[in-house]
This record gives sequence, structure tokens and C-alpha cells, in this order.
Amino acid sequence: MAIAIVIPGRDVRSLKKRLEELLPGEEILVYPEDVKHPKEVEVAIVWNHSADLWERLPYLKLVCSFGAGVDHLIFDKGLPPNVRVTRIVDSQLTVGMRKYVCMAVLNLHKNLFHYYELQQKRRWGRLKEAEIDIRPGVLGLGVLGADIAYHLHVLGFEVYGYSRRPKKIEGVHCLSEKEDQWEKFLSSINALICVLPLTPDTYGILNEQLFNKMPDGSYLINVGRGHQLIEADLIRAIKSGKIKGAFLDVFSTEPLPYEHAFWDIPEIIITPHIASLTDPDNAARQIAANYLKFKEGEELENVVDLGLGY
Ligand code: NDP
Ligand code: OXD
Repeated sequence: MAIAIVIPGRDVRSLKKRLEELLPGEEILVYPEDVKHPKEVEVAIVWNHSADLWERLPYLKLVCSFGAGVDHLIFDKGLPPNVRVTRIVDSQLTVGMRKYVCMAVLNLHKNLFHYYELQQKRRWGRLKEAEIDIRPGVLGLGVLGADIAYHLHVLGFEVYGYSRRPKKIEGVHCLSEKEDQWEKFLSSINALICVLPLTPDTYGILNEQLFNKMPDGSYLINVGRGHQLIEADLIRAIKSGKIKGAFLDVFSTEPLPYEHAFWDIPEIIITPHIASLTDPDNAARQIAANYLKFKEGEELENVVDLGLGY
């Protein structure tokens, strides 16, 4: 049995070396160059794969996403129905996301954009209101969202959270689809933090209809996936003042094209999908452990429910 690393365009030498240390005696192959006998490859570590992967590695039984998200797999119609999919759940990834979102919320809260603008003009100008009353709402209370919500509460914010099923998180008003609390969630907050997985249900969820359910002058922070946002709706909402500003880390096309309208909108802060990055060492340890379990026929960690899509 062999493991293939299918992460095109990235230097995977250190990941391969780490896996070889963790799994002595196992064959770790960089796809496609090292794969001479596809029949041996039953496990693959995948990120940004090309559509022909499944016909080129037809004996795959386990696919390990090299990130927390698995939309690159579940939206691939070619994904064989019999493969199992796992994803990365890692404390470093969680902490990284927590820091990014807290940074964004604190920037809004403390009016940093205003002061930065004044700085360009060498002006010392205090605002009448020293702080903006940010009421954050975390959309998606999974591994990342629950941690963000809790830590925003620790920072002193009145935090709301929303998920499909009811949740309990210390200090957080947890609302859910199950309890039909969508409207209540959106009307209670003025900064929406999207940390949802991309699924058929969440595709395009950040749209005009949703913005209109939030108070005027709200903010958006999107760290989920670009296809969750209808980009033209955001531009319109910013023009009308419905949305006052946005932090966007993910986009429907990445890298964001040079000619994209977002670049010229001062109310939008763009970061290049860096909110939190998979740590190759932690990922290697997790994947190696799952590989050994898979070989022994034991229960795997962080298995994706392909029915739900996350
Ligand atoms: P989880 O699978 O742990 O959590 C997903 C959460 O979303 C759950 O709380 C789930 O609800 C909720 N959810 C799913 N569908 C819906 C829906 N239709 N309506 C309301 N809530 C819904 O995922 P993670 O927290 O680990 O990661 C979330 C996403 O973050 C990833 O899929 C990825 O896209 C993105 N990400 C982005 C990164 C970046 O750098 N920008 C880095 C890492 C991840 P329930 O609990 O009820 O099932
Ligand atoms: C992930 C990401 O899903 O980096 O891990 O977006």
C-alpha cells in the first residue's frame, strides 16, 4: 500500500520527509512523478487536485484533505462514491483563525480605518464615539466558529452564534436553524463572521436578502469560502450603506483577479486566503495516525460526512 501526495504547485518535500519519519517502511509518493503503479495507491493527501485524479488513481479508498475545508472534494462530481474523506482539525489552525477574526473585529471596534485615513493626511482627529459597538455574529459554530465565538466573548463582546443544530458555548447566545432562529440571529448582530463550510446549502448564502435582515451599517467578515458570497450583492450593499465595511479572506476566484472591482473599494480589506494555514507538521502527524488506523481497519479521526458535505 502507498500514500500519494496530490498537492500540485506546492513544494511538498518537507511533508514527504515528515511522513517518511512518521511511517517508516511505508511508501510516500509525490503525485504524479513518483507514482509508477497506481494500483498500490489506496490513500491520497489532496489539495487543489485536477479533475482526472480519480481515473489516474482508481484504487483510492481514503482521501485526506490537506485543509479543514473539503469543498474541493465534495463539489467534484468525479469523487468516487466508495472513498472515505478526512480533513484537518488542528489546534494551530484554530488559534490562527481565532487571531485573524479577533484582529478584524478589534479593528472595526476601535475605528482603525478612520485613523489610518487621517494618518494619510497627517491629521490628529479623535472621534466623538471612541469605540464602535460591535455585536459579532458567528455563522458556523464548528471547530473554528465555536472557538472564535468564545474568544470574542472573552474579549468583552456580546456574541451571537448560529449553526444548524443547537449548541452551548460559554458566554455566547447560540441560535440555530433547528430552532428557526435565522432572522433573530441576523437582526441581533451588526458584524457577521462567516466561518461556514461550502456546501450546496451555503453556496451564495451571503447575499442581498441576508444583508437586508441585518441592521443598516453592518460589517461582514468572510473566512469561509468565496463562493458563499454573491460579490455583486456586497458591492451594492456597500454602495447603499447597508454594509459599512468588510474583511474578505476568501474569494470565488483565487488569486483575486487584477481587474476585480473589490480592489478599488476602500471599505473592503482584502487578505489572500491567509486567515489560518494548515501546519504541515501537524497535518502530517494527523494523517499518519489516520493511515495506521485505516491499515488496521480501526475507526478514523475527522471523517467527513459526505451526505452533509462537511
Ligand atoms: P466544521 O465542520 O467543524 O463546522 C461547520 C459549522 O458550520 C458547524 O457548526 C455546522 O453546523 C455549520 N453549518 C454547516 N452548514 C450550515 C448551514 N447551512 N447553516 C448554518 N450552519 C451550518 O468546520 P470548521 O469550523 O473546521 O471549518 C469551517 C470552514 O472554514 C471550512 O470548511 C473552510 O471552508 C473554512 N476555513 C477557512 C480558512 C481560511 O484560511 N480562510 C482556514 C480553515 C478553514 P452544525 O454544528 O449544526 O453541524
Ligand atoms: C482550509 C483552508 O480549509 O486553508 O484549511 O482554507
